[in-house]
Amino acid sequence: MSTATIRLTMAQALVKYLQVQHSERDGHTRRLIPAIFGIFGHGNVTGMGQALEEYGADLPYYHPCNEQSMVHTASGFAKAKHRLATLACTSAIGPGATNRISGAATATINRLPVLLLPGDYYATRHQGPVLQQLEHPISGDVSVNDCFRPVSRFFDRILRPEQLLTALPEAMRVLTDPADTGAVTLSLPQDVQVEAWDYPSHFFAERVWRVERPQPDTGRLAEALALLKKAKRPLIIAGGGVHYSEAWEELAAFALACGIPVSETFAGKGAVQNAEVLLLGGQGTCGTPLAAKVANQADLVICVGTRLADFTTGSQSVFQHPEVKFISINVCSRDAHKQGALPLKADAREALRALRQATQEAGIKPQAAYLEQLAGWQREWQSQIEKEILAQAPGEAMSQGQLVGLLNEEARSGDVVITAAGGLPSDLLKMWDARGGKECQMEFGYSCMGYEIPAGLGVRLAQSTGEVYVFIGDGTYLMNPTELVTALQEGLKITLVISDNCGYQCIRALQVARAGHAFGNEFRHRNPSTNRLDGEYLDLDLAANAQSMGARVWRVSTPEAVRQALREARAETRTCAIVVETEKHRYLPPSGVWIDFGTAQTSQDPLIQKQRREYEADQQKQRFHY
Ligand SMILES: Cc1ncc(C[n+]2csc(CCOP(=O)(O)OP(=O)(O)O)c2C)c(N)n1
Ligand SMILES: [Mg+2]
Repeated sequence: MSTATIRLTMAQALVKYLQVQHSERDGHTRRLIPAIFGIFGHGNVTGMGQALEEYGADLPYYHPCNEQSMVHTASGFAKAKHRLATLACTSAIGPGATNRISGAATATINRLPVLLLPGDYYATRHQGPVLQQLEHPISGDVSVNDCFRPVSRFFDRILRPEQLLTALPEAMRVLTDPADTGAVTLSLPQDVQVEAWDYPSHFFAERVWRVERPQPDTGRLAEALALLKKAKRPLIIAGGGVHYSEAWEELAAFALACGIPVSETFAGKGAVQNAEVLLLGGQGTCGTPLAAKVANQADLVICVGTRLADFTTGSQSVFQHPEVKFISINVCSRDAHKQGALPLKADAREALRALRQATQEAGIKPQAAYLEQLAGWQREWQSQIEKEILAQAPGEAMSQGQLVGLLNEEARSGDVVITAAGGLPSDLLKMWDARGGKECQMEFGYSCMGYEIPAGLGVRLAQSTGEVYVFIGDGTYLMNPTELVTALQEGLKITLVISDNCGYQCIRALQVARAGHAFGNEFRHRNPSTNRLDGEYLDLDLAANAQSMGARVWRVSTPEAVRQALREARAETRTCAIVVETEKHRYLPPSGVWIDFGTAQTSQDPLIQKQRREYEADQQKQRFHY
């Protein structure tokens, strides 16, 4: 091995290293980290900033408006790339660093790779407390960046320049490991960033990280086959792992060969593209009543790439068959073992392929009577959509359901719709038909308000064709609209569709159902007679706000105007924002799946007392699967 060295600062070495890392899967290779987002301040401007300026020719730098946003952009990008590539993010120390904790949590919970490079206090310490330093009373080596530890899948503090030799390969390994991936944080003390060291030249040789496809254990496959042979009412729940593994065709082939209906989780939306598969729609509390009914009676549930969060299992209330069994296909051992499932710890594509082969050899065939019954239920749900969701209620503004229906109709193959918090993810889970390549990316692992616009930028960076629709509520827009500036600055076209219903209406609905009364969830003036926020509704002009940042805007309130605006926006090259007035308190029909949101155990209010009794009765539906 060559003994040649190259003298670089730690930050310069980091920037040089990132530019030669690649990922490879199925024979296709690409840059693992093709760009960096950053906000400079003291703590990274003289280190990372200088390094990028001098050595970053192949690591284009983007300027976001907010540190949390840049992490969401990296997540959106990584998701669109099916976790085969991501972005790096640099920030100053102190608030610049901690602003990204929510971004890191969003990435880690959704199992999305992002590389975070926050500045940190001086390793040498003698400068005294530097600006933005937390002086921890008993731990001299704790900084605010330690907050990244619980939300990162790998964390290291680079106290010596040569530490990069071990920290960076480990960071890349975690980013490209399907089971371990999430936020990777390398905390960079600002003095060490500018410190020079003689790095071995071969450290900067091109490197390819294989994203592996772990194979299922043959013994486990045989056990899974035995369960499949016995099943009378099987169901597949498709999660985000189907997308990450690009297992769409194998999922459809297995479902069709065995005659198993498929429902989808938030992250799994769009996993079924094949029109012949019996698709039940979204699974769980926010899903379709159809998927709920099938899950309720299923005797075998095959979970593919899902974490089985409470919204999917209805807080463990949805699976009611007394003998229900689970098979769980997952790269992550922890997920594969949930629900007391038979664990198939493997890549989704590989496991589904192996299962199909095994079931074909065993002669397992679709059960016509079961499928016919479900097809009948499916028709009932379709007619409920037409009658109860898409129809205009007299004397009301458009409903959010109608708006989802309109966008779904106008969307084309190759378009992507992004949503994360508020009533929209729930409505899209229930209604959005992602078949025909109308992709729907829902972040509902952390359901982080403010994810949507920056993630839209990430998707746009990942794909130059198709429309990128950022579908958000007014509350979510107000929490984080400023990445519109970055969109305009970079000519990254996204189209915001904003459902303007004067507040946090999904939370209000939950509140009224489980805590009796509306309180603190709408955009209303203080009412002098109650001293509460239940006065007149605020008159906010969100379109003017978006326009002020350079977006082309529309203010619309009828289905025809929405359709027209969507068509004009498609023809536009600039970032667009369509603000749609929607009915405040009109919701989609429920799935019938309970979820555990506790009502107060004691209250003077008879309404709360009644809701508590209902809650306690509903809790009896919970069943625990070990
Ligand atoms: C950062 C963050 N804060 C708070 C919440 C809790 N929360 C979930 S949805 C929601 C309201 C969203 O309002 P809006 O976007 O207007 O959607 P709507 O409920 O009206 O459909 C809130 C406060 C969250 N998910 N994320
Ligand atoms: Mg709202």
